Amino acid sequence: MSKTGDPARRARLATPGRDRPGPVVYWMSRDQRVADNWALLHACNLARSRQVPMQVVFTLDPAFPGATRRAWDFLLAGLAEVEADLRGRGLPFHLLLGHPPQTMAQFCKKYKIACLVTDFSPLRHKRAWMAEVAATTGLPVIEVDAHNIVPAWLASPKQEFAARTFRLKLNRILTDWLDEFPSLEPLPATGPLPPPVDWAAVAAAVAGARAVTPVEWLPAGQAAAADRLRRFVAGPLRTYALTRNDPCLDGTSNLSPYLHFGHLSPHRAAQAAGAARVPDESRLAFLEELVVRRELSDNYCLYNQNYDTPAGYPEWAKKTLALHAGDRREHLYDDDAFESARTHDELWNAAQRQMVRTGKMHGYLRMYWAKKILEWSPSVAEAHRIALTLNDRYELDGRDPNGYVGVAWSLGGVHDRPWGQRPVFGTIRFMSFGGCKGKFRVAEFIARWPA
Ligand code: FAD
Ligand code: FO1
Repeated sequence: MSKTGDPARRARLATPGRDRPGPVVYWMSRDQRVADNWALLHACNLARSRQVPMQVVFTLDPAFPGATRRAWDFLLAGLAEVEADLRGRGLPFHLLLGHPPQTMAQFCKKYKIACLVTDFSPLRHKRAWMAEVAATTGLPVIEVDAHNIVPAWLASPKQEFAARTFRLKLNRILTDWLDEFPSLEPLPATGPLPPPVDWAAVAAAVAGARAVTPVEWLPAGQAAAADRLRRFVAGPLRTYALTRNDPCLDGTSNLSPYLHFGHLSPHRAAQAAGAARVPDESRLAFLEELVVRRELSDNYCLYNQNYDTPAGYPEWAKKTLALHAGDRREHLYDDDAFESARTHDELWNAAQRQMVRTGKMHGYLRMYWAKKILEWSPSVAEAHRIALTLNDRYELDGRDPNGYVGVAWSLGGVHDRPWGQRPVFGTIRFMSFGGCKGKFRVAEFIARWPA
Protein backbone atom coordinates (compact mmCIF):
# COMPACT_ATOMS: atom_id res chain seq x y z
CA MET A 1 0.00 0.00 0.00
CA SER A 2 1.72 3.24 -1.04
CA LYS A 3 1.78 6.22 1.30
CA THR A 4 -0.80 8.97 1.27
CA GLY A 5 0.28 11.79 -0.99
CA ASP A 6 0.74 15.41 0.00
CA PRO A 7 -0.87 17.87 -2.46
CA ALA A 8 1.71 20.53 -1.47
CA ARG A 9 4.41 18.44 -3.22
CA ARG A 10 2.64 19.10 -6.51
CA ALA A 11 2.28 22.84 -5.98
CA ARG A 12 4.52 25.71 -7.00
CA LEU A 13 4.23 29.48 -6.78
CA ALA A 14 3.54 30.47 -10.40
CA THR A 15 3.52 34.21 -9.69
CA PRO A 16 4.58 35.75 -6.35
CA GLY A 17 2.24 38.18 -4.66
CA ARG A 18 1.40 39.83 -1.36
CA ASP A 19 0.38 36.96 0.91
CA ARG A 20 -2.28 37.96 3.46
CA PRO A 21 -4.93 36.16 5.53
CA GLY A 22 -8.31 35.64 3.83
CA PRO A 23 -10.38 33.22 1.74
CA VAL A 24 -8.86 30.76 -0.72
CA VAL A 25 -10.17 30.12 -4.24
CA TYR A 26 -9.56 27.01 -6.36
CA TRP A 27 -9.69 28.25 -9.98
CA MET A 28 -10.67 24.99 -11.72
CA SER A 29 -9.77 24.80 -15.41
CA ARG A 30 -8.07 21.68 -16.74
CA ASP A 31 -9.03 19.20 -14.04
CA GLN A 32 -12.81 19.43 -14.05
CA ARG A 33 -13.51 16.88 -11.28
CA VAL A 34 -13.89 16.61 -7.52
CA ALA A 35 -12.47 13.09 -7.15
CA ASP A 36 -8.67 12.62 -7.08
CA ASN A 37 -7.92 16.29 -7.69
CA TRP A 38 -4.62 17.45 -6.11
CA ALA A 39 -5.41 21.11 -6.81
CA LEU A 40 -8.74 20.94 -4.95
CA LEU A 41 -7.09 19.00 -2.11
CA HIS A 42 -4.35 21.63 -1.81
CA ALA A 43 -6.83 24.54 -1.81
CA CYS A 44 -8.83 22.80 0.95
CA ASN A 45 -5.68 22.22 3.03
CA LEU A 46 -4.72 25.89 2.71
CA ALA A 47 -8.23 27.01 3.75
CA ARG A 48 -8.26 24.60 6.69
CA SER A 49 -4.83 25.68 7.97
CA ARG A 50 -5.84 29.35 7.64
CA GLN A 51 -9.33 28.77 9.10
CA VAL A 52 -10.88 30.62 6.12
CA PRO A 53 -13.55 29.70 3.52
CA MET A 54 -12.64 28.03 0.18
CA GLN A 55 -14.53 28.73 -3.07
CA VAL A 56 -14.34 26.72 -6.32
CA VAL A 57 -14.64 28.77 -9.51
CA PHE A 58 -14.74 27.80 -13.20
CA THR A 59 -14.32 30.76 -15.55
CA LEU A 60 -16.06 29.90 -18.80
CA ASP A 61 -14.81 31.73 -21.86
CA PRO A 62 -17.53 31.62 -24.56
CA ALA A 63 -14.83 32.69 -27.04
CA PHE A 64 -12.55 29.78 -26.06
CA PRO A 65 -10.37 29.14 -29.13
CA GLY A 66 -11.71 26.30 -31.26
CA ALA A 67 -14.46 25.17 -28.88
CA THR A 68 -17.40 23.60 -30.74
CA ARG A 69 -20.90 22.56 -29.67
CA ARG A 70 -19.45 19.01 -29.31
CA ALA A 71 -16.82 20.19 -26.78
CA TRP A 72 -19.17 22.51 -24.83
CA ASP A 73 -21.82 19.79 -24.53
CA PHE A 74 -19.30 17.41 -22.92
CA LEU A 75 -17.65 20.09 -20.76
CA LEU A 76 -20.93 21.50 -19.38
CA ALA A 77 -22.35 18.07 -18.55
CA GLY A 78 -19.17 17.31 -16.60
CA LEU A 79 -19.26 20.64 -14.75
CA ALA A 80 -22.90 20.18 -13.72
CA GLU A 81 -21.80 16.95 -12.03
CA VAL A 82 -18.92 18.78 -10.33
CA GLU A 83 -21.35 21.41 -8.98
CA ALA A 84 -23.72 18.75 -7.60
CA ASP A 85 -20.84 16.82 -6.00
CA LEU A 86 -19.42 19.97 -4.33
CA ARG A 87 -22.84 21.16 -3.09
CA GLY A 88 -23.31 17.74 -1.53
CA ARG A 89 -20.11 18.36 0.46
CA GLY A 90 -21.14 21.89 1.45
CA LEU A 91 -18.51 23.38 -0.89
CA PRO A 92 -19.41 26.41 -3.02
CA PHE A 93 -19.09 26.24 -6.85
CA HIS A 94 -19.33 29.35 -9.06
CA LEU A 95 -19.45 29.47 -12.84
CA LEU A 96 -18.34 32.84 -14.24
CA LEU A 97 -19.08 33.75 -17.86
CA GLY A 98 -16.77 36.11 -19.73
CA HIS A 99 -13.07 36.78 -20.27
CA PRO A 100 -11.50 34.62 -17.53
CA PRO A 101 -8.82 37.04 -16.27
CA GLN A 102 -11.49 39.75 -15.87
CA THR A 103 -14.19 37.57 -14.30
CA MET A 104 -11.64 35.99 -11.95
CA ALA A 105 -10.21 39.37 -10.89
CA GLN A 106 -13.73 40.68 -10.16
CA PHE A 107 -14.49 37.55 -8.15
CA CYS A 108 -11.31 37.91 -6.08
CA LYS A 109 -12.22 41.51 -5.27
CA LYS A 110 -15.84 40.69 -4.36
CA TYR A 111 -14.89 37.76 -2.07
CA LYS A 112 -11.68 39.39 -0.76
CA ILE A 113 -9.70 36.35 -1.92
CA ALA A 114 -6.21 36.25 -0.43
CA CYS A 115 -4.89 33.09 -2.08
CA LEU A 116 -5.49 31.75 -5.60
CA VAL A 117 -4.85 28.08 -6.43
CA THR A 118 -5.26 26.77 -9.98
CA ASP A 119 -4.56 23.50 -11.79
CA PHE A 120 -1.54 23.36 -14.10
CA SER A 121 -1.73 23.59 -17.88
CA PRO A 122 1.29 24.13 -20.15
CA LEU A 123 -0.85 25.82 -22.82
CA ARG A 124 -0.31 29.50 -23.58
CA HIS A 125 -3.93 30.64 -23.16
CA LYS A 126 -4.04 29.43 -19.55
CA ARG A 127 -0.59 30.86 -18.75
CA ALA A 128 -1.68 34.22 -20.16
CA TRP A 129 -4.85 34.15 -18.04
CA MET A 130 -2.80 33.47 -14.90
CA ALA A 131 -0.33 36.27 -15.64
CA GLU A 132 -3.18 38.73 -16.24
CA VAL A 133 -5.00 37.81 -13.00
CA ALA A 134 -1.75 38.11 -11.02
CA ALA A 135 -1.02 41.51 -12.58
CA THR A 136 -4.49 42.93 -11.90
CA THR A 137 -4.98 41.50 -8.40
CA GLY A 138 -1.43 41.37 -7.06
CA LEU A 139 -2.40 37.97 -5.60
CA PRO A 140 0.04 35.07 -5.38
CA VAL A 141 -1.00 32.40 -7.91
CA ILE A 142 -0.23 28.84 -6.86
CA GLU A 143 -0.41 26.17 -9.53
CA VAL A 144 -0.86 22.49 -8.73
CA ASP A 145 -0.16 19.78 -11.31
CA ALA A 146 -3.29 17.63 -10.98
CA HIS A 147 -2.87 16.26 -14.53
CA ASN A 148 0.54 14.56 -14.44
CA ILE A 149 1.68 11.89 -12.00
CA VAL A 150 5.05 13.66 -11.74
CA PRO A 151 4.62 17.47 -11.83
CA ALA A 152 5.79 18.58 -15.28
CA TRP A 153 8.39 21.04 -13.96
CA LEU A 154 9.89 18.27 -11.73
CA ALA A 155 9.80 15.46 -14.33
CA SER A 156 12.34 17.42 -16.35
CA PRO A 157 13.74 20.97 -16.26
CA LYS A 158 13.92 21.10 -20.06
CA GLN A 159 12.43 19.92 -23.37
CA GLU A 160 13.03 16.20 -23.86
CA PHE A 161 13.86 15.12 -27.42
CA ALA A 162 12.91 11.47 -27.20
CA ALA A 163 10.58 9.26 -25.19
CA ARG A 164 13.61 7.17 -24.21
CA THR A 165 15.31 9.91 -22.15
CA PHE A 166 12.03 11.06 -20.61
CA ARG A 167 10.99 7.47 -19.77
CA LEU A 168 14.27 6.92 -17.91
CA LYS A 169 13.76 10.09 -15.84
CA LEU A 170 10.11 9.23 -15.07
CA ASN A 171 10.60 5.56 -14.27
CA ARG A 172 13.35 6.38 -11.78
CA ILE A 173 10.95 8.37 -9.58
CA LEU A 174 7.47 7.12 -10.56
CA THR A 175 6.88 4.82 -7.59
CA ASP A 176 7.57 7.73 -5.23
CA TRP A 177 4.87 9.77 -7.00
CA LEU A 178 2.24 7.04 -7.41
CA ASP A 179 1.00 7.63 -3.87
CA GLU A 180 -2.57 7.41 -2.54
CA PHE A 181 -5.04 10.30 -2.70
CA PRO A 182 -6.03 11.60 0.75
CA SER A 183 -9.81 11.77 1.22
CA LEU A 184 -11.50 15.15 0.73
CA GLU A 185 -12.40 16.11 4.31
CA PRO A 186 -15.22 18.59 5.06
CA LEU A 187 -14.11 22.17 5.70
CA PRO A 188 -15.23 24.28 8.68
CA ALA A 189 -18.42 26.17 7.71
CA THR A 190 -17.66 28.07 4.55
CA GLY A 191 -20.80 30.21 4.76
CA PRO A 192 -23.96 30.02 2.62
CA LEU A 193 -23.71 28.19 -0.72
CA PRO A 194 -24.24 30.35 -3.85
CA PRO A 195 -27.50 29.80 -5.81
CA PRO A 196 -27.26 26.81 -8.19
CA VAL A 197 -25.78 27.58 -11.63
CA ASP A 198 -28.33 28.43 -14.36
CA TRP A 199 -27.05 25.83 -16.83
CA ALA A 200 -29.61 26.78 -19.49
CA ALA A 201 -28.25 30.34 -19.49
CA VAL A 202 -24.70 28.99 -19.75
CA ALA A 203 -25.66 26.73 -22.68
CA ALA A 204 -27.24 29.75 -24.37
CA ALA A 205 -24.01 31.73 -23.90
CA VAL A 206 -22.06 29.16 -25.94
CA ALA A 207 -24.81 28.46 -28.50
CA GLY A 208 -22.87 30.46 -31.06
CA ALA A 209 -20.04 27.93 -31.17
CA ARG A 210 -19.51 25.99 -34.41
CA ALA A 211 -22.28 23.40 -34.72
CA VAL A 212 -20.32 20.17 -34.56
CA THR A 213 -22.79 17.53 -33.34
CA PRO A 214 -22.43 16.46 -29.72
CA VAL A 215 -21.18 12.91 -29.08
CA GLU A 216 -23.84 10.31 -28.16
CA TRP A 217 -21.73 7.20 -27.52
CA LEU A 218 -19.68 8.54 -24.57
CA PRO A 219 -21.45 10.03 -21.52
CA ALA A 220 -19.53 12.95 -19.90
CA GLY A 221 -18.54 13.37 -16.27
CA GLN A 222 -16.46 11.84 -13.51
CA ALA A 223 -18.87 8.97 -12.72
CA ALA A 224 -19.02 7.82 -16.36
CA ALA A 225 -15.23 8.19 -16.59
CA ALA A 226 -14.67 6.01 -13.52
CA ASP A 227 -17.07 3.43 -14.94
CA ARG A 228 -15.30 3.34 -18.30
CA LEU A 229 -11.93 2.93 -16.55
CA ARG A 230 -13.34 0.03 -14.52
CA ARG A 231 -14.69 -1.68 -17.62
CA PHE A 232 -11.50 -1.16 -19.61
CA VAL A 233 -9.30 -2.58 -16.84
CA ALA A 234 -11.62 -5.56 -16.40
CA GLY A 235 -11.77 -6.19 -20.17
CA PRO A 236 -9.77 -4.83 -23.12
CA LEU A 237 -6.66 -3.95 -21.05
CA ARG A 238 -5.82 -7.66 -20.98
CA THR A 239 -5.12 -7.75 -24.74
CA TYR A 240 -4.18 -4.07 -25.19
CA ALA A 241 -0.67 -4.84 -26.47
CA LEU A 242 -2.12 -7.00 -29.25
CA THR A 243 -5.19 -4.96 -30.23
CA ARG A 244 -4.35 -1.27 -29.61
CA ASN A 245 -3.08 -0.64 -33.17
CA ASP A 246 -6.01 -2.28 -34.97
CA PRO A 247 -8.65 0.30 -36.00
CA CYS A 248 -11.12 -2.55 -36.67
CA LEU A 249 -11.05 -3.55 -33.00
CA ASP A 250 -12.23 -1.49 -30.05
CA GLY A 251 -9.07 -2.36 -28.16
CA THR A 252 -8.11 0.97 -26.63
CA SER A 253 -9.49 2.61 -23.46
CA ASN A 254 -11.44 5.53 -25.02
CA LEU A 255 -10.39 7.49 -21.93
CA SER A 256 -8.85 10.45 -23.80
CA PRO A 257 -11.94 12.72 -23.69
CA TYR A 258 -12.20 12.14 -19.93
CA LEU A 259 -8.49 12.84 -19.50
CA HIS A 260 -8.62 15.95 -21.69
CA PHE A 261 -11.52 17.50 -19.77
CA GLY A 262 -10.09 16.27 -16.48
CA HIS A 263 -13.12 14.11 -15.59
CA LEU A 264 -10.64 11.33 -14.75
CA SER A 265 -7.28 11.51 -12.99
CA PRO A 266 -4.51 9.82 -15.00
CA HIS A 267 -2.96 9.01 -11.62
CA ARG A 268 -6.03 6.96 -10.74
CA ALA A 269 -5.98 5.28 -14.15
CA ALA A 270 -2.31 4.35 -13.70
CA GLN A 271 -3.01 2.90 -10.24
CA ALA A 272 -5.87 0.82 -11.67
CA ALA A 273 -3.74 -0.49 -14.54
CA GLY A 274 -0.85 -1.18 -12.16
CA ALA A 275 -3.06 -3.27 -9.86
CA ALA A 276 -4.87 -5.18 -12.65
CA ARG A 277 -4.31 -8.92 -13.04
CA VAL A 278 -3.33 -8.73 -16.71
CA PRO A 279 -0.22 -9.75 -18.69
CA ASP A 280 2.65 -7.32 -18.05
CA GLU A 281 3.04 -6.81 -21.81
CA SER A 282 -0.38 -5.11 -21.98
CA ARG A 283 -0.04 -3.28 -18.68
CA LEU A 284 3.30 -1.77 -19.70
CA ALA A 285 2.08 -0.89 -23.20
CA PHE A 286 -0.87 0.99 -21.69
CA LEU A 287 1.27 2.77 -19.04
CA GLU A 288 3.72 3.77 -21.78
CA GLU A 289 0.93 5.69 -23.51
CA LEU A 290 -0.96 6.90 -20.42
CA VAL A 291 2.11 8.05 -18.50
CA VAL A 292 5.21 8.41 -20.69
CA ARG A 293 3.62 9.63 -23.95
CA ARG A 294 0.96 11.79 -22.30
CA GLU A 295 3.35 13.44 -19.84
CA LEU A 296 5.91 13.88 -22.63
CA SER A 297 3.29 15.96 -24.46
CA ASP A 298 3.04 18.31 -21.49
CA ASN A 299 6.83 18.52 -21.43
CA TYR A 300 6.87 19.60 -25.09
CA CYS A 301 4.16 22.26 -24.64
CA LEU A 302 5.66 23.56 -21.39
CA TYR A 303 9.17 24.06 -22.77
CA ASN A 304 8.57 24.74 -26.47
CA GLN A 305 6.65 27.95 -27.15
CA ASN A 306 6.16 26.87 -30.77
CA TYR A 307 4.27 23.73 -29.80
CA ASP A 308 1.56 24.32 -32.43
CA THR A 309 3.63 25.28 -35.51
CA PRO A 310 6.54 23.85 -37.57
CA ALA A 311 8.84 26.37 -35.80
CA GLY A 312 8.86 23.88 -32.92
CA TYR A 313 10.29 20.97 -34.96
CA PRO A 314 13.84 19.69 -34.28
CA GLU A 315 16.56 21.13 -36.55
CA TRP A 316 17.07 17.89 -38.54
CA ALA A 317 13.37 17.87 -39.43
CA LYS A 318 13.28 21.54 -40.43
CA LYS A 319 16.29 20.93 -42.70
CA THR A 320 14.98 17.84 -44.46
CA LEU A 321 11.50 19.35 -44.97
CA ALA A 322 13.03 22.55 -46.40
CA LEU A 323 15.17 20.48 -48.76
CA HIS A 324 12.02 18.81 -50.11
CA ALA A 325 9.71 21.84 -49.98
CA GLY A 326 9.81 22.10 -53.77
CA ASP A 327 9.11 18.42 -54.46
CA ARG A 328 6.14 17.78 -56.75
CA ARG A 329 2.98 16.78 -54.85
CA GLU A 330 1.17 13.96 -56.69
CA HIS A 331 -2.11 15.09 -55.09
CA LEU A 332 -3.05 18.47 -53.67
CA TYR A 333 -6.15 19.17 -51.54
CA ASP A 334 -7.48 22.30 -49.80
CA ASP A 335 -9.19 22.60 -46.40
CA ASP A 336 -12.63 21.87 -47.82
CA ALA A 337 -11.56 18.71 -49.68
CA PHE A 338 -9.89 17.36 -46.54
CA GLU A 339 -12.75 18.34 -44.24
CA SER A 340 -15.38 16.69 -46.49
CA ALA A 341 -13.23 13.56 -46.95
CA ARG A 342 -12.98 14.01 -50.73
CA THR A 343 -9.45 12.70 -51.40
CA HIS A 344 -8.42 9.83 -53.70
CA ASP A 345 -7.55 7.66 -50.65
CA GLU A 346 -10.56 5.71 -49.31
CA LEU A 347 -8.78 4.79 -46.06
CA TRP A 348 -7.96 8.43 -45.34
CA ASN A 349 -11.56 9.43 -46.14
CA ALA A 350 -12.94 6.71 -43.83
CA ALA A 351 -10.71 7.90 -40.96
CA GLN A 352 -11.85 11.49 -41.52
CA ARG A 353 -15.51 10.39 -41.46
CA GLN A 354 -14.95 8.40 -38.26
CA MET A 355 -13.59 11.55 -36.59
CA VAL A 356 -16.32 13.86 -37.91
CA ARG A 357 -19.14 11.48 -36.94
CA THR A 358 -17.91 10.09 -33.59
CA GLY A 359 -15.49 12.74 -32.29
CA LYS A 360 -12.72 10.11 -31.99
CA MET A 361 -10.47 8.77 -34.74
CA HIS A 362 -8.59 5.57 -33.89
CA GLY A 363 -5.10 6.38 -32.61
CA TYR A 364 -3.25 4.32 -35.21
CA LEU A 365 -5.03 6.09 -38.07
CA ARG A 366 -4.33 9.54 -36.61
CA MET A 367 -0.68 9.09 -37.59
CA TYR A 368 -1.54 8.00 -41.15
CA TRP A 369 -4.20 10.75 -41.41
CA ALA A 370 -1.80 13.55 -40.43
CA LYS A 371 1.11 12.29 -42.55
CA LYS A 372 -1.07 12.18 -45.66
CA ILE A 373 -2.10 15.80 -45.05
CA LEU A 374 1.63 16.63 -45.21
CA GLU A 375 1.96 14.64 -48.46
CA TRP A 376 -1.06 16.30 -50.11
CA SER A 377 -0.59 19.94 -48.99
CA PRO A 378 1.45 22.63 -50.77
CA SER A 379 3.67 23.27 -47.71
CA VAL A 380 4.36 21.86 -44.24
CA ALA A 381 3.00 25.08 -42.67
CA GLU A 382 -0.30 24.62 -44.50
CA ALA A 383 -0.40 20.94 -43.56
CA HIS A 384 0.26 21.69 -39.90
CA ARG A 385 -2.49 24.31 -39.84
CA ILE A 386 -5.05 22.06 -41.56
CA ALA A 387 -4.24 19.03 -39.39
CA LEU A 388 -4.57 21.00 -36.14
CA THR A 389 -7.71 22.82 -37.31
CA LEU A 390 -9.54 19.60 -38.21
CA ASN A 391 -8.19 17.73 -35.15
CA ASP A 392 -9.32 20.44 -32.73
CA ARG A 393 -12.65 21.01 -34.52
CA TYR A 394 -13.81 17.37 -34.52
CA GLU A 395 -11.82 15.39 -31.91
CA LEU A 396 -13.58 15.39 -28.54
CA ASP A 397 -10.11 15.09 -26.98
CA GLY A 398 -8.81 17.97 -29.14
CA ARG A 399 -7.26 21.28 -28.02
CA ASP A 400 -4.85 19.25 -25.93
CA PRO A 401 -1.04 18.91 -25.59
CA ASN A 402 -1.39 15.34 -26.94
CA GLY A 403 -2.84 16.75 -30.14
CA TYR A 404 -0.16 19.39 -30.56
CA VAL A 405 2.49 16.70 -30.13
CA GLY A 406 0.59 14.16 -32.26
CA VAL A 407 0.61 16.54 -35.22
CA ALA A 408 4.22 17.70 -34.58
CA TRP A 409 5.38 14.05 -34.34
CA SER A 410 3.58 13.09 -37.57
CA LEU A 411 4.69 16.06 -39.67
CA GLY A 412 7.88 17.24 -37.99
CA GLY A 413 9.54 14.24 -36.35
CA VAL A 414 9.12 15.58 -32.78
CA HIS A 415 10.23 12.80 -30.38
CA ASP A 416 11.06 10.70 -33.46
CA ARG A 417 14.21 10.15 -35.52
CA PRO A 418 15.17 10.36 -39.21
CA TRP A 419 14.08 7.44 -41.48
CA GLY A 420 14.70 6.59 -45.16
CA GLN A 421 14.68 9.48 -47.66
CA ARG A 422 11.43 10.10 -49.64
CA PRO A 423 9.93 12.91 -51.76
CA VAL A 424 8.15 15.64 -49.72
CA PHE A 425 8.94 13.85 -46.41
CA GLY A 426 12.72 13.79 -46.71
CA THR A 427 13.70 11.64 -43.70
CA ILE A 428 10.44 12.22 -41.75
CA ARG A 429 8.90 8.80 -41.01
CA PHE A 430 6.57 7.77 -43.86
CA MET A 431 3.37 5.67 -43.68
CA SER A 432 1.70 4.11 -46.71
CA PHE A 433 -1.68 2.62 -47.65
CA GLY A 434 0.15 -0.64 -48.40
CA GLY A 435 1.78 -0.52 -44.97
CA CYS A 436 -1.65 -0.22 -43.34
CA LYS A 437 -2.89 -3.19 -45.36
CA GLY A 438 -0.12 -5.23 -43.79
CA LYS A 439 -1.25 -4.17 -40.31
CA PHE A 440 -5.07 -4.45 -40.27
CA ARG A 441 -8.14 -5.21 -42.44
CA VAL A 442 -8.26 -1.91 -44.37
CA ALA A 443 -11.27 -2.90 -46.51
CA GLU A 444 -13.28 -3.68 -43.37
CA PHE A 445 -12.47 -0.30 -41.83
CA ILE A 446 -13.40 1.53 -45.07
CA ALA A 447 -16.70 -0.35 -45.24
CA ARG A 448 -17.48 0.76 -41.68
CA TRP A 449 -17.34 4.45 -42.55
CA PRO A 450 -19.13 4.83 -45.91
CA ALA A 451 -19.67 8.27 -47.49
P1 FAD B 1 -5.36 4.58 -25.37
O1 FAD B 1 -4.52 3.84 -26.36
O2 FAD B 1 -6.33 3.85 -24.52
O3 FAD B 1 -4.31 5.40 -24.45
C1 FAD B 1 -4.65 5.79 -23.13
C2 FAD B 1 -4.27 7.25 -22.93
O4 FAD B 1 -2.88 7.42 -23.17
C3 FAD B 1 -4.96 8.19 -23.92
O5 FAD B 1 -6.23 8.56 -23.48
C4 FAD B 1 -4.00 9.37 -23.95
O6 FAD B 1 -4.20 10.23 -22.83
C5 FAD B 1 -2.65 8.69 -23.81
N1 FAD B 1 -2.09 8.46 -25.14
C6 FAD B 1 -2.32 7.44 -25.98
N2 FAD B 1 -1.59 7.59 -27.12
C7 FAD B 1 -0.90 8.77 -26.97
C8 FAD B 1 0.02 9.50 -27.79
N3 FAD B 1 0.38 9.05 -29.00
N4 FAD B 1 0.52 10.66 -27.31
C9 FAD B 1 0.14 11.12 -26.09
N5 FAD B 1 -0.72 10.49 -25.27
C10 FAD B 1 -1.22 9.33 -25.72
N6 FAD B 1 -4.61 12.65 -28.12
C11 FAD B 1 -5.45 13.52 -27.44
O7 FAD B 1 -5.71 13.33 -26.25
N7 FAD B 1 -5.97 14.64 -28.08
C12 FAD B 1 -5.70 14.91 -29.39
O8 FAD B 1 -6.17 15.92 -29.93
C13 FAD B 1 -4.83 14.00 -30.11
N8 FAD B 1 -4.53 14.25 -31.42
C14 FAD B 1 -3.64 13.43 -32.06
C15 FAD B 1 -3.28 13.74 -33.39
C16 FAD B 1 -2.36 12.95 -34.06
C17 FAD B 1 -1.98 13.32 -35.47
C18 FAD B 1 -1.77 11.83 -33.41
C19 FAD B 1 -0.76 10.96 -34.12
C20 FAD B 1 -2.13 11.51 -32.09
C21 FAD B 1 -3.06 12.31 -31.41
N9 FAD B 1 -3.43 12.03 -30.07
C22 FAD B 1 -4.28 12.89 -29.41
C23 FAD B 1 -2.80 10.91 -29.31
C24 FAD B 1 -3.58 9.58 -29.36
O9 FAD B 1 -3.91 9.26 -30.67
C25 FAD B 1 -4.86 9.65 -28.50
O10 FAD B 1 -4.55 10.12 -27.22
C26 FAD B 1 -5.52 8.26 -28.37
O11 FAD B 1 -5.85 7.77 -29.64
C27 FAD B 1 -6.76 8.42 -27.50
O12 FAD B 1 -7.52 7.23 -27.52
P2 FAD B 1 -7.59 6.27 -26.23
O13 FAD B 1 -7.85 7.08 -24.99
O14 FAD B 1 -8.52 5.18 -26.56
O15 FAD B 1 -6.07 5.76 -26.17
N1 FO1 C 1 -11.01 25.82 -19.49
C1 FO1 C 1 -11.44 26.96 -18.84
O1 FO1 C 1 -10.91 27.27 -17.78
N2 FO1 C 1 -12.45 27.75 -19.34
C2 FO1 C 1 -13.06 27.45 -20.50
O2 FO1 C 1 -13.96 28.18 -20.93
C3 FO1 C 1 -12.63 26.27 -21.22
C4 FO1 C 1 -13.24 25.91 -22.42
C5 FO1 C 1 -12.78 24.75 -23.10
C6 FO1 C 1 -13.37 24.35 -24.31
C7 FO1 C 1 -12.92 23.22 -24.97
C8 FO1 C 1 -11.87 22.47 -24.42
O3 FO1 C 1 -11.43 21.37 -25.07
C9 FO1 C 1 -11.27 22.82 -23.20
C10 FO1 C 1 -11.73 23.96 -22.54
N3 FO1 C 1 -11.16 24.33 -21.31
C11 FO1 C 1 -11.59 25.48 -20.67
C12 FO1 C 1 -10.19 23.44 -20.64
C13 FO1 C 1 -8.81 24.07 -20.65
O4 FO1 C 1 -8.62 24.67 -21.87
C14 FO1 C 1 -7.70 23.09 -20.40
O5 FO1 C 1 -6.98 23.59 -19.34
C15 FO1 C 1 -6.76 22.96 -21.61
O6 FO1 C 1 -7.53 22.75 -22.75
C16 FO1 C 1 -5.78 21.86 -21.42
O7 FO1 C 1 -4.63 22.41 -21.04
